[in-house]
Amino acid sequence: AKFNRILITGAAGALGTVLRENAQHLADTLRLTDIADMGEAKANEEIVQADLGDFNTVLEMTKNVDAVIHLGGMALENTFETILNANIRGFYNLYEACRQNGVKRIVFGSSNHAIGFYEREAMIDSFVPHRPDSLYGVSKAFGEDLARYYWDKFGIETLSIRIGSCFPEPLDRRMLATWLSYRDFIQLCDRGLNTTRVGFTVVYGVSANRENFWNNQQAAFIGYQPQDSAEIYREKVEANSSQPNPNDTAVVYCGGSFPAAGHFEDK
Ligand code: 15L
Repeated sequence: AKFNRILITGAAGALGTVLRENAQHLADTLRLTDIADMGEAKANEEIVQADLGDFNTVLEMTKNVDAVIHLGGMALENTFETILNANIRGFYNLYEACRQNGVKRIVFGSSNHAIGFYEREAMIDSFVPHRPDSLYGVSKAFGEDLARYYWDKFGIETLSIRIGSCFPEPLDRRMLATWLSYRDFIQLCDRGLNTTRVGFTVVYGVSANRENFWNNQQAAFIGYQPQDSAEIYREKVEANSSQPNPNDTAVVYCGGSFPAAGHFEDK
């Protein structure tokens, strides 16, 4: 079923832009929001430039919306203050506004950094406890927990996609395992909106990569069938980098460089 109106948060970001260009089939009207400029609205678009940290604006923008694809917030490690407003307060504002406005389905762009401190060979599934590798990862873990709470208590469904590395093509050796093609990302968003029932479900946003190190069995019931694989880029990626030591922390942990990366202190 095609939706009347869906809201896409983070619409000026990398993945928001991909959706804006390729998700026209998902709804008659796309309402787009971001803190950054989104340019001119196309015929079937509505544009709301706003900060997700401000509850009243979020309450306004979730009116007359059938579903939300939430990609807004900080997409990398930052100071706690920044993460707190954009990802934690912003996330709460979105769910609470959806509850008040009767919006019942959300697709959440979560991240592998919510579980980044697991080792590759653990082959973790969707049900392991969170093990964030950054304050950013902690905020995604919080998002998943809040989404679960809003499902258990208020019946708001969420498909939480723990996105691996969503880029036009894999940029380094780790991404030969974690890459998610744009096409597969769009399919996941589509399944998140259109699967009969998702309840609260966590899946990994990863293509059919040979070295995929997540057990994505949970993605079967939503009918996710990845169309792409990072493998066709292997030669190119390997030619641009040397053979890594298997004991490098960036190789050991699912989160790649995040587990060993520096900590941002608030000034
Ligand atoms: C993320 O969560 C980031 O938003 C993205 O830029 C990549 O760093 C990605 O994770 C990744 O793990 O490759």
